[in-house]
Amino acid sequence: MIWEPHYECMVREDLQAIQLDRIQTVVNSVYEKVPYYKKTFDEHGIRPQDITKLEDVPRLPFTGKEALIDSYPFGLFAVPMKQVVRLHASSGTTGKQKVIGYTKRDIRTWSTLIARIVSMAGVTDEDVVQICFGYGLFTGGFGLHYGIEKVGATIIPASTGNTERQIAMMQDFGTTALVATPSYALYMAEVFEEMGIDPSRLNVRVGLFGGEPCTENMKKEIEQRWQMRATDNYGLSEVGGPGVAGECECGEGMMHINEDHFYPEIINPETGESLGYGEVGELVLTALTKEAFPIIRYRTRDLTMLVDEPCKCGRTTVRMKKVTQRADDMLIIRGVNVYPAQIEGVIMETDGIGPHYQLVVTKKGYLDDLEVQVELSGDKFSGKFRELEDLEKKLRGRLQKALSIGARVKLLEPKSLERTMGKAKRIVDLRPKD
Ligand code: DLL
Repeated sequence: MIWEPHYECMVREDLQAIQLDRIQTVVNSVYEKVPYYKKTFDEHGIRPQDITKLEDVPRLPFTGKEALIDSYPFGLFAVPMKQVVRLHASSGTTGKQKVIGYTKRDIRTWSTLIARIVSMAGVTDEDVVQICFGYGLFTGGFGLHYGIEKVGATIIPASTGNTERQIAMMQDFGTTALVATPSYALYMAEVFEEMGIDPSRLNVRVGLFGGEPCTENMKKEIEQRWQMRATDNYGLSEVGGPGVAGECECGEGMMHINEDHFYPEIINPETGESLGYGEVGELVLTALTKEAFPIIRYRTRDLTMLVDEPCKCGRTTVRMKKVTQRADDMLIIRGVNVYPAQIEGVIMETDGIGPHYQLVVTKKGYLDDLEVQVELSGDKFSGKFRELEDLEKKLRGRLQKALSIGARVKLLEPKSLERTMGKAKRIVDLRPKD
């Protein structure tokens, strides 16, 4: 089912007219209400009235994650707090988070966008949907929740963790659709197999996966082990959360972008130059309808390609290819964004270790595993086993607090990590790319 055919199947020219009108409105609004945008527009010598056609959009300056971190917590909000009804947050490069606000209208729009995506995946009011995303500050849980409620399906707000219980609920409540990260879905499969449950005894027929890359191989594996159809959906906190794009029933590894609410561009991540349809580059998004947290030309750092070939489903919106790579060093570990700089911060604050460290990411079964390998700093250390144990425990605790995920810690002898002449190789990502 197409949730809003009027918008999702628009004639291109009509859609572009809406995009232009909305871009002009939002650019005017941020120039007036958010000092950061006034300053950067002025610095680039561009005024809101200069945007007279969509081709003018690349004249606007980009917004990077630093803008959100520097304005922590509410510096980029365009409405008074009285109008903000919800806050969500996502990790930043340092201890500071990127905080996003929503007005009542933003929440309504968000639910509609999710209703579109959920319908694209084939979920209806007949379904029982188990949401296995975190609800705490992450945009995934509540984001999907209200859109699915709008569609009229029965929701089980299961959140994450306690996997055996999740599977028991699935059996007892007759879950037909699963919302999770793809890696959690694979982990769940491992658990129900260990419990001796055959997937045919579960009713789950479709999965809505997002929050992290899902390679074609991972998708196939999920489909086979769960005996379900797996779909992908994409979004990021900075533009509101999930709801940017979703995969329709035609599959093909591409996702329709909700273009009447997000204006997508592809750029060369090195030069910032605009690229065309069919070219791989960094996705840049402008949120066209957000009141509390409008954002202009946000550099997502996600690498993808836009495809404007017509889709068999009848939707006319542009599609984006699956995201499997990023243009920066952000890692996604079990769906959680982790910046090496956060880890470095913790290491530098802990006596007796550093500054040399390496992050080794692997798959343990189907789950991402992060090992922080760090050298002891020679001078401060007696070498007593007990002392090492305490240090390791302390570091593990601090990392858990800073990253909100567990990481293993390996303390190394001084000078044991390889030194390089150029950039230090901090990340060793051994996860299969496909
Ligand atoms: O992950 C929002 C979301 C929640 C999307 C639930 C879909 C489902 P953040 O925590 O801010 O927001 O992380 C955003 O995650 O820039 C991508 O690098 C990555 N990401 C999100 N969805 C996908 C996907 C949410 N379908 C960052 N495929 C983004 C690949 C994804 N990467």
